[in-house]
Amino acid sequence: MKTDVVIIGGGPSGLLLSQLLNKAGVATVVLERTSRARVLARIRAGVLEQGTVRMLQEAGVGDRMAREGHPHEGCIFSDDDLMVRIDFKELTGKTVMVYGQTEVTADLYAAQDAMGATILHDVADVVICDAVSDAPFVTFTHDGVQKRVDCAYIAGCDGFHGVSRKTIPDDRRREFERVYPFGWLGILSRTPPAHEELIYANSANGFALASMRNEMLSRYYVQVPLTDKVEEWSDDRFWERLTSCLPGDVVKTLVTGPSIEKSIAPLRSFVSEPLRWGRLFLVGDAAHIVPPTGAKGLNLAVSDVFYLQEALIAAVKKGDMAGIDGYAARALARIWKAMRFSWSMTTMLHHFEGEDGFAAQMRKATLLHLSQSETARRDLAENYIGLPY
Ligand code: RFL
Ligand code: PHB
Repeated sequence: MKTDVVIIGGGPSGLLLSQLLNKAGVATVVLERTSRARVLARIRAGVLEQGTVRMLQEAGVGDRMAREGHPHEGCIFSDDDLMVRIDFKELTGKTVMVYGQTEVTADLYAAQDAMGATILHDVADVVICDAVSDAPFVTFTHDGVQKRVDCAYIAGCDGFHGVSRKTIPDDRRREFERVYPFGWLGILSRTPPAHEELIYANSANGFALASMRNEMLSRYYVQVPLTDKVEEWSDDRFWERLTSCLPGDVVKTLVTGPSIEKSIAPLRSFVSEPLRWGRLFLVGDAAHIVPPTGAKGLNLAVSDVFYLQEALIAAVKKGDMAGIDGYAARALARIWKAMRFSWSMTTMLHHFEGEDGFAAQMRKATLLHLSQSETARRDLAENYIGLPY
């Protein structure tokens, strides 16, 4: 096989990149380790920045999102019973869209199918060869047969556990990491959301987030120690913890019900540099992870895709290499700012085991300041709705 760009990973970043490249007449082959059903079963992101919405529209996959997604003009930060509203619309003129990653991925698969794009599922043993040469290629096993695809460029969109990042030699890679001593236990339930907007809750019992997918589908998270197992959290125990974290007025009308999904995700901040190795480019979670507190992971993957698709189209179609040479610096500038925001949101809202009374007072003071200062709210809103690109 031969193509312009081999894309490793058929998650949101790989699919969006493939969609935009194909639309521009650049040929791709997407190699995905698992089945389509497994990719679509991952319950993850829920909040899309306006830039992400624009990119999905430009890719021709915005119609269902426009019909079924929910634009949000603000969100709530709470500290016990204090509720601080961040009015994105008033402070920045912009909104965010609540539309699940599962739906984004389903829309991208449908569009790729309609376009006749090549997506190979259940591939194994992916090896990136000769990335630092003018003739790179990728080998893999598919349907029990060893195969090879030659290409001009390779996009590593294979997430945190993929092979792309590890293709860059250890001694040429620099990793920056902060692992937090807690995770998020998340549930999905067929119940109306606790509130019309998302609530990020600080409380004496730790952090909780009340989010949603639609009028009858809620997504909730509570902070848990990394040692906790999902089996230790019955639904009753989950609701009890959640209600102990949310403001009293919200709890009064909270509707509980059986969970239809329950999982624990560890929290980390991680960046691997460089993003480019010869003709290999890292995109999305393959290169960086943010704790979910700032709702930035998927959005950051999309801004990486924006820079890379522009660069690859110019290189393949016009032989213009400026974007290729500038990709890493452009993407990293935005990545580090989102890292800072996600880290500060995480620190501002979580209880760190073994912390002293001072740390709790700092969180309380930050939230009080947020409630009293429009400047503080505007800064938060500007970062939450997404920095420009
Ligand atoms: P993905 O989604 O991990 O997809 C990578 C794909 O590559 C495949 N793969 C391979 N394929 C071939 N060969 C190999 N060797 C391979 N190894 C792996 C995998 O099977 C997979 O299909 O990365 P991508 O595309 O970069 O997308 C990143 C996003 O998924 C991620 O950043 C977000 O989900 C993060 N995130 C959130 N982001 C937001 O913007 N807003 C949110 O509200 C938000 N909430 C969240 C989140 C992530 C969470 N978890 C569970 C980590 C909430 C949670 C709980
Ligand atoms: C979600 O709905 O899954 C969600 C929303 C906001 C976040 C993280 C996750 O910050």
